[in-house]
Amino acid sequence: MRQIWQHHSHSQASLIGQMEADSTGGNMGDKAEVEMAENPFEPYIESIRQQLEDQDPVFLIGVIVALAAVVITCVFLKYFLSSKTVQSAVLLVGLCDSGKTLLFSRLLSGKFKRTQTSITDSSAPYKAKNDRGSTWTLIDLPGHDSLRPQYLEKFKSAARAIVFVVDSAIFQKEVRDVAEFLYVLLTDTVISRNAPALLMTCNKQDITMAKSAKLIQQQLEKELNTLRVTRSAALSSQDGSVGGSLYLGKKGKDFEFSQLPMKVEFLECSARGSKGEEGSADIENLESSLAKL
Ligand SMILES: Nc1nc2c(ncn2[C@@H]2O[C@H](COP(=O)(O)OP(=O)(O)O)[C@@H](O)[C@H]2O)c(=O)[nH]1
Ligand SMILES: [Mg+2]
Repeated sequence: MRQIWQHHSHSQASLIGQMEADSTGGNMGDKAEVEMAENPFEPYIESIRQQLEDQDPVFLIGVIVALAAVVITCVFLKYFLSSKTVQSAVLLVGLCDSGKTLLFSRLLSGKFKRTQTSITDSSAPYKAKNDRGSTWTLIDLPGHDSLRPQYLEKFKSAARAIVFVVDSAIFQKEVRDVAEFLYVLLTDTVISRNAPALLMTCNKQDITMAKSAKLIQQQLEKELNTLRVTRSAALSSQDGSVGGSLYLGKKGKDFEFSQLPMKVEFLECSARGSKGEEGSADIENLESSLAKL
């Protein structure tokens, strides 16, 4: 074994010796053989170093430029890929029982599904009905009060659109709660900076008692207007500043949805559909708005 290794290292050494002899012009075979005994790689390193020194500086600059180009490309690719994933989510939000989960399955499969109160989020890729074939990640957020903030926190920066589902049939009873939820969304710094499209979806239009989108918009504007006064008063009496959240709308003017930084649309739909559970849903409005994102 030992003999084989010695033989091997000897032939390596003589090879290096030859290489050095080639590059320096002198015969250094003996010297290389002596160095071999200490560190078998030293001659290699030495010859590489020498080769680098002999090289044209232009070559070295070329190598550095090439490396820099690779690094810059990687950084750019990462940036583009991540910015693509950052705002591709469509969030379904709204109070409990407004129809988010049913809308979720209607949008994805067109089918009617019996729903249960969701306690976790579910998400699925949704292909918009447009020529570009855009695909968004549809996310159904749990509507329960106690779970809402944590899920909102998790997904708000990824939102491309927020589908705010309202139960139009019992809107009159819920107007205050709906407005409070909306207020939290609209005064959020991240949401107002990213300005995802806000699709106010007035669901359950199949029910005769349902309020129209127009009326829901007017009532919400009125309610948000009063909320804005009471909320900012409460905040400023606490510590003299309006915390981390923003002022809603324009100061000195009654609140209107048109004052918001994002595009707002009010649309009517019915996730159940007029023909009941077997029939299809009336959600064309929502689908065409999602196709325009
Ligand atoms: N009549 C009617 N009922 C609906 C409509 N959309 C949802 N629902 C019903 O409302 C209830 C709550 O729906 P769900 O999707 O679970 O609401 P979520 O709590 O917001 O997820 C279910 O019984 C649905 O069948 C609709 O457009 N019309
Ligand atoms: Mg649900």
